[in-house]
Amino acid sequence: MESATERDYANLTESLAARSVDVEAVEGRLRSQRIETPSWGYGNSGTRFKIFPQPGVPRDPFEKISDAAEVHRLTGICPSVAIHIPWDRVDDYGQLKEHASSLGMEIGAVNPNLFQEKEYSLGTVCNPDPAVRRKATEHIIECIEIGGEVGSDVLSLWFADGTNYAGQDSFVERRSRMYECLSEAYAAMPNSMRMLLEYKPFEPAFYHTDLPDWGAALTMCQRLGERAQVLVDLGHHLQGTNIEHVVALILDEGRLGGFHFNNRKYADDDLIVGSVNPFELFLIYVKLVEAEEGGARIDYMIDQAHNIEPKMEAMILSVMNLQEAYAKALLVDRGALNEARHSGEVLGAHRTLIDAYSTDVRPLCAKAREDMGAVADPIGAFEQSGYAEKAARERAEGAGAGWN
Ligand code: LRH
Ligand code: MN
Repeated sequence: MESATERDYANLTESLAARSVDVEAVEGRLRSQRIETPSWGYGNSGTRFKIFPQPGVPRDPFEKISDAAEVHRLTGICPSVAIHIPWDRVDDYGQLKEHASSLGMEIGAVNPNLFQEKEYSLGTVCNPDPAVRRKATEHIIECIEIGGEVGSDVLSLWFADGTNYAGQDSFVERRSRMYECLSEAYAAMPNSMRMLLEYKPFEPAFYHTDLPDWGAALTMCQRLGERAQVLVDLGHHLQGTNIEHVVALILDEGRLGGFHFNNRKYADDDLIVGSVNPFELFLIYVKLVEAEEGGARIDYMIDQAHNIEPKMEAMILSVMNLQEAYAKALLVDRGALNEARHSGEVLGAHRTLIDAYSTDVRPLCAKAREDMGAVADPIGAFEQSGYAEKAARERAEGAGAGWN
């Protein structure tokens, strides 16, 4: 007796074939999708008002990687986990790498923490005090070395640097201080490593931020060198910003290095990707599908804070939302789209996107997961696995890890 999922899949592939979609090619790309999860997404997090600790939260980087491996087991496309230093500092990084590979995992982007040291109130690499700039540059170089020990070729940089009052410091002097420190770091990277620069318009600085937008990040990358690329965090745009246009511009400059996927309604809310504006995520993926065909290497990472929701389900749902956004983008009839565009058919072009976006691709994503040895219903399987209960029992002693 054909199961509901099998029937849904059969109906979907039949209707896609009727739309002359190459279903096998789409499934092949779905199986090659890769999403990196953040170690800090498994730990406790919150806002300045409260951090609500949750039972079963990992207590150290080893347990964070174990949780990431469980998300990979269920979704099939998350074989790497990004780390943040010192949140994930250990005595033996070789041991951490070994632990990861024993679970079929790799350690991905290494993120220096340049926002929690007491010396950083006036900035890090932009700080007027050369001793503080030295400290920040040393930490970046330490993370380059850690990258070597864990087998990572991605250095992911975000700077909280900025000012809170007009006149507080010189924009251009701060930018040249940043360039001086980053060019030293760039020179310290092995040729196999890329430096990703993440911009953000405000918070924690509230008058100006030294890397506020894609233009500031792109021009800094162009000054530094080929292996410096821009990282787009979806939560780091002022209201009304057309993010898919920003992505297209950075791609056109050949400098799109990666993403921090999440979603926001107001500011840098770090909510589950696709949970507020799934259409925007789809439109971004339409750009990425084209870029991938051009051979661009782009690192797709999640960067979220699960303040009240169960962290494992949140991460699993995030990956599923990214699989569905990618699947819908792969269904766009690009021939019809370009034809409509070139003949000025305004709504014709728009409707080719709507046709793809309105397709329920969940049976296709479920099948792709099964074909990779993962599961059709990851959330259901996670709930039935008893993983959360087991983690809560085993991790009852000691405090859950967090932003400290
Ligand atoms: C800054 C940011 C950055 C991380 C941090 C956890 O808002 O997006 O990418 O270092 O969140
Ligand atoms: Mn980020």
